[in-house]
Amino acid sequence: MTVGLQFPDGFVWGAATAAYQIEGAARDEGRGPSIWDTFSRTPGKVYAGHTGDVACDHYHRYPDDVRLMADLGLRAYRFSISWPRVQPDGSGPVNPRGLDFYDRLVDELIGRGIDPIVTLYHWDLPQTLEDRGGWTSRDTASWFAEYAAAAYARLGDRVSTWTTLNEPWCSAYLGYASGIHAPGRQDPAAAFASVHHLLLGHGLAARALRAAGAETVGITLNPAAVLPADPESAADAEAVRVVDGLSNRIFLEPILASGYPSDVLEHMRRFTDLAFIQDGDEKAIAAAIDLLGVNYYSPTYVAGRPGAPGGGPAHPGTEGILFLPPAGPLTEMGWQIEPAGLTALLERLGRDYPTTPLYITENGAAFDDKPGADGQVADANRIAYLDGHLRAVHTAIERGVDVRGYLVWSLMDNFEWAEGYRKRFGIIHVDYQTQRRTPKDSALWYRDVIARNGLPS
Ligand code: GBH
Repeated sequence: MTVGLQFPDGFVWGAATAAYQIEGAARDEGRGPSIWDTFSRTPGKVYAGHTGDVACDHYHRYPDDVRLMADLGLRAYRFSISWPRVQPDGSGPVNPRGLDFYDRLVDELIGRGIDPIVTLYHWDLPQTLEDRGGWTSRDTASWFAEYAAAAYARLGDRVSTWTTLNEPWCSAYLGYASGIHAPGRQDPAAAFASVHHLLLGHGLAARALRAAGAETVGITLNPAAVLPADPESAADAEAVRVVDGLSNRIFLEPILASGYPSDVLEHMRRFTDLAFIQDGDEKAIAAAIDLLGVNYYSPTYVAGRPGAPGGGPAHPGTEGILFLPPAGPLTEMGWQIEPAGLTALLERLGRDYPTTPLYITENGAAFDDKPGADGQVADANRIAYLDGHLRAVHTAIERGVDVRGYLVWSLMDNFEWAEGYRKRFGIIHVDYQTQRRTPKDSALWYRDVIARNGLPS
């Protein structure tokens, strides 16, 4: 038997998306190509050759989509701005027609009482910048800050919450080390240079936003909930330290404390001379921020095992560490369902960074859901996933962690990166043939959660 739970007054309930995953309109109004246009056209990179050319056609259907958000009672909507719409070549002249779209979207949201939360970079780097080295190049950090200022100049009078990057872990390690994401490079040294330039870009952009008058500035990470296979084992605790350093402290400490931890610097030095770290960089990266966005899907269990292969190319230098295969109930992505991992992660962040308010900027699950004969989508598995994770958030709040909001991933089914359209994370179903939207049972359930600011018993 479960009990009803109340969330704090003013808790922010919402949903999240990202530009390349939903907008389509890949060539409209002067948008330049991004690394995901290139990558999705490269044979073998994305399931069945899917691309974001049309996606959910949100670019043309945004008024209907905002109406659906309002029907669910969303208080906030997290979306990303496409850098190559704003600057088709990544730097230099701004394309006002690209910003017009976000201008209209923001007005539509505000008109329906939904607070816009902007992500400036959700992985769609202008291809021109990749051609000049992408995130391995220091210039990209400065160009990112220029782009941030241009977006703020147009929307800052109405948007109060600005986040710089979404999950730089993915941009760096999946983009430049494992290559399963754009731009598809496989070079650990390039990945570490990218980590640094992403962090520097974040710091420079955060400072530019603040100087321009932004009220609330932050960043979204996907901190790994790294847990030991055996809590009693010293070898497993050591494995946790290494993976936590490589996945979490490498981002958290420069952003929220004062620079890279020495063990992380040592780890990186096995692949690079670190010449990309210049005087003053760590100070720039530590620009003050007002919130940390946390994306959580699944925990990572590790064990210290001599001879173990490590976590693969996305985890450079983790030989001797066993990454346990996901166990127990899994989502359609093959990811382990474990809400307790979220509580543990939030408690850790609350303990180590007690003055930074946290928002869950993504949490959700892919399941193989289809409309039934009645046209409805009965996704009890997703309701159970969301219910369990909201209880996990509530537990962390009860234990004193400052969690201010929860944004479900995702508002609607969309382009799931290397998985194409075959994985569905939405609480709204999208029929890609007709672009018909159908709120799933989970959407109707979420509407009730929002209305009562809590969970039913
Ligand atoms: C988020 O990425 C993205 O922000 C969002 O755009 C995306 O649609 C959503 O999640 C769903 O995927 O990779 O096998 O080592 C989440 C990416 C998923 C990266 C879990 C780390 C760990 C398992 N993260 N992953 S694995």
